[in-house]
Amino acid sequence: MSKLPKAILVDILPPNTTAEDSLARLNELESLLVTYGGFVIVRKTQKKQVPDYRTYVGKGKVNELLQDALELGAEFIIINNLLKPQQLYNLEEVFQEHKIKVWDKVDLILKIFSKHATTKEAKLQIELARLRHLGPRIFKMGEELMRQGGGGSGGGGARRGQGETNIEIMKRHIRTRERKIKDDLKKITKNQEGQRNKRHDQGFKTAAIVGYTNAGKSRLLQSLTNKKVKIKNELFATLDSRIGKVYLPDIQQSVLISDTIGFIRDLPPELIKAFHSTLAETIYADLLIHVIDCSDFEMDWKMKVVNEVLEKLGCSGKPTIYAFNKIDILGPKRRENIQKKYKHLNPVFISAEQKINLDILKKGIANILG
Ligand SMILES: Nc1nc2c(ncn2[C@@H]2O[C@H](COP(=O)(O)OP(=O)(O)OP(=O)(O)O)[C@@H](O)[C@H]2O)c(=O)[nH]1
Ligand SMILES: [Mg+2]
Repeated sequence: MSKLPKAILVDILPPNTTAEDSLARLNELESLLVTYGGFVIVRKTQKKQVPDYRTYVGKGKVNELLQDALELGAEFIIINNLLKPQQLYNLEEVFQEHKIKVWDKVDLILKIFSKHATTKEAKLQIELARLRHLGPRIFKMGEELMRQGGGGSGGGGARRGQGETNIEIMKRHIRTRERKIKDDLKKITKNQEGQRNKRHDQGFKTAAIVGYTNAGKSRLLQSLTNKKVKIKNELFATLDSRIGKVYLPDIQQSVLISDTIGFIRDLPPELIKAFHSTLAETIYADLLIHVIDCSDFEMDWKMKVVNEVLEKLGCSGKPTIYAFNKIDILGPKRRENIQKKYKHLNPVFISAEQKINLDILKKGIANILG
């Protein structure tokens, strides 16, 4: 048996969700947990139009979950959704005393981010995202304490007053910290802006690699530009942005290629906003290279998710090359099907790992940037 922390995954889905989608959602949550360093012991799915507003799963299910967790020695309950502060508070009331943590998907993503962050910029952005994620929960906790303190007779009023003061102190602390992080990030952004302007003045055009997490973006940057970057078979290996240079013989010019954080579905807008500075290279790029892992049977919805995030970033109008990656592990039949299905996107079929068709990709970049 694995020594890694054990977790129970929980997902509530509308009744019309297909079995495939339901499986895909939990598979993704499991990949996140494995990336974090955990181990799934049970997956629980419930079909319901809307989750319970007090405890996410219904009351009966909470007890069932607790029994399972105690019997199997689970250390985590991970909810495949964004928990409302009220729901988290109520669930923690049940699980905390058994030393079982309750996390939602964003908690898990933020934990992975914290583990993978190396640059000051990434660390600041993660702290900002964490504050924004935790803020409402802390306020909720304060409200509950205040309510409990103020309910009874004798001394309740004083406790209530203390509770209010504590919330005020906490709110002020969070606001001050947020302001400081934003100021620090502004300095970094300014510096990057200066570098971007300099590159622009030198006549360099830029292409930004974008795509779902684990599609092979960093491998492509390395194969195109020889820039050494972190490449790993895990989610969110990259959290900062890297730039390399590639010479395009067709236009006898070098262009800059950037690689950045990958996208994932259900990313809350605050998290995208917190990473604004890292995503700046994408936002200001002249061209996007959308990398897709076409060996992945879930490529369709992942492409959609990437396009949705790009839209939120205001990038959807940019010229885009679709690079269908990992063709080295693609059977001929599947390739034929994909070719037919995505003809309208005019994709380039590549293998970033085996350096297949990178010359065709370079020609495509030259055509647009030349
Ligand atoms: N077979 C095959 N594997 C590839 C190819 N390109 C990348 N990979 C593998 O896919 C995994 C992810 O590659 P990365 O380049 O780290 O992916 P990424 O898109 O940068 O991922 P994140 O930074 O985590 O979002 C690694 O195990 C790579 O070795 C390819 O062309 N073929
Ligand atoms: Mg990467």
